[in-house]
Amino acid sequence: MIKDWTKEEILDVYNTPLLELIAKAAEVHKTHHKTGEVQVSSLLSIKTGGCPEDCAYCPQAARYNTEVKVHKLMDVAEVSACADNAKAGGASRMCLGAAWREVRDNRDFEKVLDMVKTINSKGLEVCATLGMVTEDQAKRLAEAGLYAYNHNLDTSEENYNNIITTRNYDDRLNTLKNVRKAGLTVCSGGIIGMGESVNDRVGMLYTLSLLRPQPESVPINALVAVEGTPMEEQPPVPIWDMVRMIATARIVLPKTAVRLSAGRLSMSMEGQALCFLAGANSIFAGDKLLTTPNPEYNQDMEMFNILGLTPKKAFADKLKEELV
Ligand code: SAM
Ligand code: DTB
Ligand code: SF4
Repeated sequence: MIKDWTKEEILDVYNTPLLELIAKAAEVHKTHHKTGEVQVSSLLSIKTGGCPEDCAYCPQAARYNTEVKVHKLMDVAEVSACADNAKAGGASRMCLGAAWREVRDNRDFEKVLDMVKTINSKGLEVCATLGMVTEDQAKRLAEAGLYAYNHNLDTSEENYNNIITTRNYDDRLNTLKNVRKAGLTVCSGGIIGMGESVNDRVGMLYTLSLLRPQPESVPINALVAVEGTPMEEQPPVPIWDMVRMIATARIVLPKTAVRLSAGRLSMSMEGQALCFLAGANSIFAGDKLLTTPNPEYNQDMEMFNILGLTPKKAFADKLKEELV
């Protein structure tokens, strides 16, 4: 049985002296995961920019003046070629991202279902992040072969309205519920470095830790401060905060894949090594996230060699039953 954490307990974990916290998290990691194995996911922006939402961190929101160029939904053949490249590069999962508020039941959705089928048939786990979905849409994605759905809580319930006003926390939780009901695996995490308090970081982990089953995957993003967004002046988040956040996530979500997500380009190899030691066991690889740069693939493989990490194979048994 997974423990029901209180916010106070999670705060105590977060505030543990750093080296002790890393050691504790490493212990939990060893108990529940193959240490040294890291899931490598490739990201592809299938529809870029022009989004109606007002997420303060996001370069794809239409209302901010960023350098992102709007691009309509990609063609299935193009996406298929990208999947071949990702597979050849060693990725076991491919995540498709669309700058949509929500999925609509139209031809674009049919096209996305086709993309999912095509990538799935190549033996890659397919993940999608398309905004809000209904239970019916989630079911159709599952039938097409989708493995996971990414939908981030991003921050605490209390802080949500300071970051996004065009939807609320319950909308987010509701989509996560729909995704679960459709039998998909859940990927949900958030961002640090947006000016949130430690209580907000803890609050987000608290909500994620209480989901039953707990999410199979939790991405922890360090804000990529993009010019033209309201967050452009945010100072870079200290690596120590990232390590603390990952270690705390590892402890309160023992069986989950914790993903060291956006922001790695500004982290040293030593910093990332501490994140892996603290329980991170998943990354996005490839020189682009959705619209911002990410380390070169070869650079990451060199890091894996130095640290003795190996990429995880696709389709490990679903952990869902154990996450209850
Ligand atoms: N539009 C969909 C949605 O919001 O759910 C899917 C795509 S959206 C870009 C996916 C996630 O990317 C966001 O929830 C956020 O956590 C992350 N993200 C976006 N911009 C970011 C940034 N500048 N730095 C770090 N993470 C970011
Ligand atoms: C997640 O948590 N991080 C990824 C993925 N899920 C979709 C996205 C990061 C985006 C960073 C900003 C950009 O490249 O546009
Ligand atoms: Fe749109 Fe998603 Fe960016 Fe928000 S995070 S503006 S919903 S693309």
